[in-house]
Amino acid sequence: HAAEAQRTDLMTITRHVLNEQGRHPESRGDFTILLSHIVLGCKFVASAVNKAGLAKLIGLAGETNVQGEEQKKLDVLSNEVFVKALVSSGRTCVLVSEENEEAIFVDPALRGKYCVCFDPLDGSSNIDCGVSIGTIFGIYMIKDKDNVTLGDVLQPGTDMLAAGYCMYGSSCTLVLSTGNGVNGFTLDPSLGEFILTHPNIKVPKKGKIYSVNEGNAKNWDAPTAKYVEKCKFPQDGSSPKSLRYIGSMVADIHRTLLYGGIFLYPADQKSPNGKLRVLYEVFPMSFLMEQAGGQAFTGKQRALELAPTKLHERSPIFLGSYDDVEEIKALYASEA
Ligand code: AHM
Ligand code: MG
Repeated sequence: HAAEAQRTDLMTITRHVLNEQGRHPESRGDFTILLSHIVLGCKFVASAVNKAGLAKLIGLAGETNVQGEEQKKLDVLSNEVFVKALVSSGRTCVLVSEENEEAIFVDPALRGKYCVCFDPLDGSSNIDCGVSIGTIFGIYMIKDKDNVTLGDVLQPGTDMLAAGYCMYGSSCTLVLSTGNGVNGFTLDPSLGEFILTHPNIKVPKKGKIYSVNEGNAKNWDAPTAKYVEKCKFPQDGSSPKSLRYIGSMVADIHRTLLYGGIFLYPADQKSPNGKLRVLYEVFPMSFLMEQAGGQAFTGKQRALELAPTKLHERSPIFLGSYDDVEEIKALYASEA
């Protein structure tokens, strides 16, 4: 269709965020600029992920290619891309990345008011076999511009301003919440633009899927074990749930948001705090799930109310459809 080929009235992510900011004139475009730098990082990584298999042709990670440059591993490369994109936005002051032991304090000349916690390329075990991976990010505001401290990123998740992820999958999808619901955008590779394709995502109230690494079952605590048993052998006449587990948090959460159900990374005897990291995995995903009408629970409390004391702190996490999380909350409450 000629008419379709000429459609430029699409809702791009920039246009969407500018519209949303109409409600907050005081932010004067700073957030839009920050987000456009995050989007640039996502596009760069999407393009690198698409070519990942080809890296073999030009040399393995750690080796040098014909130009004499060292091939970077995709996760190392993605981290560099996001750090540069965020710093050069001129809108950030503290960055926390899964790939960096310490927080990065942006040079005062380039400082802005936002803090960003991110996992540049999550789902590392899936990189080399072409399965979906993603970037996760959470955004905060600094408290005092003249006195930037670690306390600016060690805030409870309830203080988060915005969160999102980008999934590098069969298509490249960016899901974002600025605290006013959740919206999904798909990258149109021919335009290089993220287009609003999933407006106002709401997670189904109850789902038919559970998602967990069952290989850890022998080390689970009683409420988790009981919950998974109920998924498989329901006693109330309902049908058993289906199991789906990709092992990439972004992909498992994306499916949960769209289809409903529950994702669990519980504590176990070997990892009493679970595996997933509070600042750049648990918080952003919990924020999105709540904004979509679902819940996120740690086994003890609402996940967003955690008050982290360390940058790379971990927490058990149960998140997804409202009713499904209610069930696991009841099991933990009866245990206590
Ligand atoms: P990573 O940061 O090393 O990639 O680990 C995080 C990933 C998540 O994407 C995923 O939910 C989880 O690890 C899967 O862990 P497991 O392989 O133990 O099931
Ligand atoms: Mg990770």
